[in-house]
Amino acid sequence: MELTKEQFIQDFEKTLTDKYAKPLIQAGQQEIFQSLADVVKSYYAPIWQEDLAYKDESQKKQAYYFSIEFLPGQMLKSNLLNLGIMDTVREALSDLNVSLDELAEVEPDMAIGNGGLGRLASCFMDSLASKGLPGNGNGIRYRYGLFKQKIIDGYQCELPDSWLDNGNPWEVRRPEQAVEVTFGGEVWLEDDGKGSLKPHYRDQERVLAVPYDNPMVGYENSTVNNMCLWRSEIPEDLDVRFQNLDYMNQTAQLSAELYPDDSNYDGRLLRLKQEYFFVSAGLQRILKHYKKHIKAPISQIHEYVAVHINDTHPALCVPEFMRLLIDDWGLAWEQAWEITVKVMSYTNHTILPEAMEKWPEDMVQNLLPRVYQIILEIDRRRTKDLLPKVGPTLVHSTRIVKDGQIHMAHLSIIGSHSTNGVAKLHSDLIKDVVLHDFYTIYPERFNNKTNGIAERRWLQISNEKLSSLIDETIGRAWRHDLNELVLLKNYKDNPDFLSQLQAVKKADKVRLAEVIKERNDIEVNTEAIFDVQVKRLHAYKRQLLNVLHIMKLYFDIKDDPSIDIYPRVFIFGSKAAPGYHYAKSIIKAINEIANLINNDTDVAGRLKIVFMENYNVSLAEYIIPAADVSEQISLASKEASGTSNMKLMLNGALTMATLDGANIEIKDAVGDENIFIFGLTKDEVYDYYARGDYNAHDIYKSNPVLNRILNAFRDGTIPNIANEGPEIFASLTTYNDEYFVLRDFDDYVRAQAEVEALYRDQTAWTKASLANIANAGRFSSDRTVQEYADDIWYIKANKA
Ligand code: B1H
Repeated sequence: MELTKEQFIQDFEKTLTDKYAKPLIQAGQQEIFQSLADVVKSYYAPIWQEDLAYKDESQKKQAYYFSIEFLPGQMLKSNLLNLGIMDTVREALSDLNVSLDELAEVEPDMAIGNGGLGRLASCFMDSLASKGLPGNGNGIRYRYGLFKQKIIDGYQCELPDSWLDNGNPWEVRRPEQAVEVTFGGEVWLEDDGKGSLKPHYRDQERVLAVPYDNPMVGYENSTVNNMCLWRSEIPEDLDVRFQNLDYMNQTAQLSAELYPDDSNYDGRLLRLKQEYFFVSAGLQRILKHYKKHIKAPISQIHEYVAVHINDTHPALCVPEFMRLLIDDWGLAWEQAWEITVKVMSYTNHTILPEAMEKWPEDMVQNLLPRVYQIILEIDRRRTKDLLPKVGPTLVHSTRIVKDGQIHMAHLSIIGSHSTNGVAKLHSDLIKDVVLHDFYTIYPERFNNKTNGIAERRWLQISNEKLSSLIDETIGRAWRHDLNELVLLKNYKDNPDFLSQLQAVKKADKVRLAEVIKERNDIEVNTEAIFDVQVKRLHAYKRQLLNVLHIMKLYFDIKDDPSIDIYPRVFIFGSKAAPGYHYAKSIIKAINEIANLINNDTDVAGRLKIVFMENYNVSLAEYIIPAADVSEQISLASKEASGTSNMKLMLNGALTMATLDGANIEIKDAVGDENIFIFGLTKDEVYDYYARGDYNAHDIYKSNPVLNRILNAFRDGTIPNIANEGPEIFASLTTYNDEYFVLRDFDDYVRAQAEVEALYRDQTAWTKASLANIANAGRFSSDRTVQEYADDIWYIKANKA
């Protein structure tokens, strides 16, 4: 949009006065931020309104991304950037002696997600809008987001994330569009006199779902999509005298808390309620909109609506859509089913068995009696149809309901026309191993959509210095099409450019060093290699392997204090699920090892370990630009894709990688000489499983380096881990090292030595760093969402 500084200042000062009856000099940061947000809102609101009207008039097909998590982070800069007014506003504020960067920090992170899955959903929201694609989000407006992590005595403590205390300036509450969601009670079917059976209900628990619309502003285009988040409330006409306190609490609790788990599943009734709550509310709103605005009969809804099931948490979309079509719209079963399968599509994000969602049948029956009937009927009809075609073995292995459980992945695959994985290797594993029987029955449904990241947040906003350097070098076209970054390859032998690239990295490291000093009170050497592992803490991600390597370097120094080791700063950022005891023990160990090494005079500053508290989107925006090395060291086959690997690559870090998830595609993109690969391959891992002959204890016994490091965990060498040390030791030895940490250790050490050697040649390193940036184009989520749009949702860009 067009905006002059003068106009902005006028708008801003007026808003501040209207809102707080104060002049700028008397206003606090919170007041200034809220006023600025209101001004920005006033800029996009007309575009939003127009786009909504356009979508209705054009009758364009729209996609709805149902996700139980979103992880947008702060939105101020994103909105300014996408409206094309970042520079104007920054300069105007600076004329008023206000720093945009400081002001932006006032906004709490919108952290209603756990990790990669939620952040992916938000990258998709940004990319859909930025590509002008009509794609909306649907989720839950949790009162408390992901817990705030505080490290006390090295331990993770969890504090509530009360992010809504000062309101969310971007959202719009739309009480007129509230819908009701019901739970429990009894259901029975009666003939409606016209030959069909209609459900009747008794004693149901009623909950009001109120939508909050959050604008998703597209990058320099006139698209504003919607992320709808639902809040649970008590229906106004509910006679509370007949309700017990428990009921009132439960209703409020429905949208109170994000389930703070990642890649791990643990059944809870409240979680199942949450899943049904946002699924039912979202689908009801879509159908109401259809009735009001779309001029086609309901039988054509698949030409106007695509619903995406982001992992299995929204899998109840399938039976709920059936219920609405049959019970409310009067469709016959066969027709409803055909439409449902065309409307729905599903992404699988993990093949870890403990994360495959299953619900006990009786729980679903009690909580959702009508939906349960429909699930049974879907399963019954499918079994009957398929039995003669594929035989009992395949039918049984792919049943939705078996052994007293409802298999949500099965429901999602059967009830949709598309199932995709999130990186090539992961999609292959789905087809070949984990969901192979489904692939045999429905081969045409399976496909791959390699994840991506929104370059606006992960480069333009978080790394303005690198962005400007790129502008100066190849122009601005990359800001609309990340593939343009390949043009940077022409500068790989240009010494001026390479030294500018080094200078940018240095400046980003200095910026991070200041944050580390302020938050951790640790001085780090900005000439050192910044080695970064940021992601949720999970055994399969193998933060422990990184730790064992650090201990090796430490012992090398202890044995020979004059040894020539290139200085390194190891930076960790990681939250553990509150109930994941082992992950929390690893956090404690990292912090105690940090204390030990950081304060050892022999080390003389050559190694520094920094565990940064409360890793979140905003902290990532500081850490990622400053990274030299990106640690992507999960056991091959376990990390479905990973996305921090892409963010770090885009910012010029070199990847230390196993051949897992999207690392493989990163390797293909940058070439073997610009990445460090180590460790078992997926096939080697599977061979071990097949043979069953992995013996970690043998490695512990026979490898003297590892022997010494592992003993340090239980002999007091690493202080203050009397409980955690032996636990970690036992996991790697007695319990046979589930994720092959010991097996991959030697090769990891070898690859780490290569890192050090290459870093000593700054020109060679910088060229490799450039190769990573220049080849990052294909990891833009703009590419990913376009593939979803073309191959799965069949939606077209606005005005196209
Ligand atoms: C991913 C999850 C996940 N996969 C269950 N699965 C959850 C599973 O609260 N729960 O119950 C929460 C999250 N998250 C991640 O998705 C993968 O591990 C990453 O490899 C991948 O990059 C990311 C996005 O596709």
